[in-house]
Amino acid sequence: MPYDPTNPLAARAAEILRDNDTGALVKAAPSLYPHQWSWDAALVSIGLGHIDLDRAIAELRHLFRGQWRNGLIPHIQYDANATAAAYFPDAERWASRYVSPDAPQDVATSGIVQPPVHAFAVRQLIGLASLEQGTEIAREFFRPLMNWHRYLHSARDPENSGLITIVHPWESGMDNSPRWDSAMARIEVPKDDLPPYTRRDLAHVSDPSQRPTNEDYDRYIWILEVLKRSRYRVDVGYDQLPFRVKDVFFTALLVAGNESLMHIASIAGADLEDMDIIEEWIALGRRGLTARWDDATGRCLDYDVVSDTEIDVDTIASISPIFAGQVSRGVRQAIIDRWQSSALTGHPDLRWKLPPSTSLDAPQFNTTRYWRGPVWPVINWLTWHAWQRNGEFALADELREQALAQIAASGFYEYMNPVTGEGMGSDAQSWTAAAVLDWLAE
Ligand code: 9WN
Repeated sequence: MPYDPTNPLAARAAEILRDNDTGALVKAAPSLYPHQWSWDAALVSIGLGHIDLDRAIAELRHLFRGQWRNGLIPHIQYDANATAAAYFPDAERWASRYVSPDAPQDVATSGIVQPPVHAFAVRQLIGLASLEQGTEIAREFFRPLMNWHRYLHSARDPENSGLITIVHPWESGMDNSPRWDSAMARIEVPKDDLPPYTRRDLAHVSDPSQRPTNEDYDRYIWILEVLKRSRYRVDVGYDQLPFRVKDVFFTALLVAGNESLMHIASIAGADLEDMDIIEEWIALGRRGLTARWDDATGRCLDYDVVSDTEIDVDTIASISPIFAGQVSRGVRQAIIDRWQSSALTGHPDLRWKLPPSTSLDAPQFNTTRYWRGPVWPVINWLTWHAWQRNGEFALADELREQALAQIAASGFYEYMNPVTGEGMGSDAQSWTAAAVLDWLAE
């Protein structure tokens, strides 16, 4: 169904995207995130595609201006017109264009990545375009996407395991998830070697307890320093990096991204050699995820490369293989059981039947803090697509209906308290608006 401006929810979603649009980029959120974020921009482009396809393509084009020579898509591309005080870490703290010959010189970017949902976004836009425009989109974005995925499969998987290593919790997109607690606890921050800084995020939320702690922040900024000192050459300094985790959620999204890339390749008329490479990446990623699947508990678990241990925490990431699709019958059933159990959507205390970021019964669960319990509309949205791709239409429909009801009741927040339903983090979050437009177009 095309965008219907007489539907108040759709009209408000479109208004949010218009208001957050600087003319050059859509800010991830009006004041808390005043720049272009990588996975936000990709997902926002899908929402934009329902109201203005050309604007959606321009958003992706802007994002790819920030792509590095080695293929890396930085997690933030800074708005040149925003003040340095708008967000910390600012572009100067990353200093990527001064320390890395791979970084673009004319655009200010961070030096780390975020989950690879970009090929998926391009594929969705092709689906909204005419045959002719769809071919143009595929031709424009195929090579940059190929370079991006190649970077991830090489620099971020020196073990050739199929599993992608993140080197900073921000790379996961689920920044302060308890999945990273043990790996973070090990990191000693040398206080006299950490350049001073002022947090900017706390000024933009109603309650600081919704955001990560100061101890978390010191570690975030320290890892940034270490990466900067290695000139963001993860492939060279890999063994010395303090945080190295094989992230199953990131990996599953890359498998899905490679499937989208295969589709884009065929429309763009890519070489068979490229298609063979993509096929290998898909198979490798699936093998990696299979290796991280724990049959006894029916969960997929991350792996800490530094300590050589499995990360045993109950979060939404435990169902990661469903995002990659094509799971065996047994795994699919285990994931559905988990989804419906009290670990995820079946807990009696939930305000809506929507998955908390961390399970309510996990010892780390927290109703208000960021990724440690709250429900995230963006995760609902990605999971909805995953259920659809896996042919689980009843689960998809119920999820969409609950997620839309939650936003209609709570507002277009970044995340919601799973028990009370209260909206938290940023209001008027761009990807929440994009999700609504995509759901309503269904
Ligand atoms: C750091 C923009 C981003 C999202 C992340 C979310 C949050 C940033 C922050 O906001 O992270 O990248 O300052 O907390 O965790 O997923 O992309 O919406």
